[in-house]
Amino acid sequence: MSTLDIVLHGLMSRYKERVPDVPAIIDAMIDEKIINNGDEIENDHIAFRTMGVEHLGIQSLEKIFLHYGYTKRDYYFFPEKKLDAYWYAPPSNEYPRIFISELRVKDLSEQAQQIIKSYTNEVTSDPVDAIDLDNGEAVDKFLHSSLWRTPTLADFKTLSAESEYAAWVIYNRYYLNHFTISVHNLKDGYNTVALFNEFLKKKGFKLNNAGGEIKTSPDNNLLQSSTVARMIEANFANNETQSISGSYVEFAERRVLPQFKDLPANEIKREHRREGFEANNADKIFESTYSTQTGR
Ligand code: OOG
Ligand code: NI
Repeated sequence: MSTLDIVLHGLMSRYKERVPDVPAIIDAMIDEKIINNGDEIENDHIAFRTMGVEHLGIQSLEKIFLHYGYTKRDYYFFPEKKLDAYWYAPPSNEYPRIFISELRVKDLSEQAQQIIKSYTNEVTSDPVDAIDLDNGEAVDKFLHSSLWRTPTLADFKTLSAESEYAAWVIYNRYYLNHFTISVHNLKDGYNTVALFNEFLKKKGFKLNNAGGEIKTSPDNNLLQSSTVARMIEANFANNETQSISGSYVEFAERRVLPQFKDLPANEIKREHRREGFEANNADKIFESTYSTQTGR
């Protein structure tokens, strides 16, 4: 296993434990004979959320993946949610793309900024600089350990009222936000987001319906959908507990680009399909952890 394999494996194993929909969807796919038991699922991309403050944020977390050969690609801006994001292309096609977003903390109210900084100020230098990136176990440990003290429920609630993204990151940190099942290479009957959504709903999974269940790019070549995040029992400071949003699962269909439409199906590879992301799709997918969706 390469170092990148170790890191991705560690992320996925925590994620599967935290998000019961992941094993449940895989089991449902086996049940429906969409895949065989033990088959790899094509992972379109994984996503992280970060705090845009000194020593942290995209510029810190991205160092890990740049070190493993990922390439930084397009920038996206979400004015209403006060977020910036980039996507990263993998070193080779068997690895997922990565989407990293960051909260524009300086755009929040004075009170929210103060709460966030009371935690993130515990980080006084870029923590990624202190780890040996060639040591997969060290990176895995870093991604799943806390950089700041356990938040109080009161702070979590105050942040939530202004930015549900801020509250999510204060508690969930670098836990994987989602992985994404590529549907376009699945068998007929399940190889579009529209068909796959029908299958998911038949099996009882709840889909994010912000802006409609299917998020479609203006070129019609990137279609996405996602489950609504499951609630997790969170342990706050002073032994307070509360059920809060954890992570979710996404589904993506990347259509073959017009210039490759005549290629025989068995010659179609990743490079022949729509690349990148789409700000308007993403804007609605973020809401998979928002109470407007989890409270439905
Ligand atoms: C990321 C939402 C955006 C996509 O594929 O466009 C996204 C998040 O919820 O952190 O995943
Ligand atoms: Ni995504």
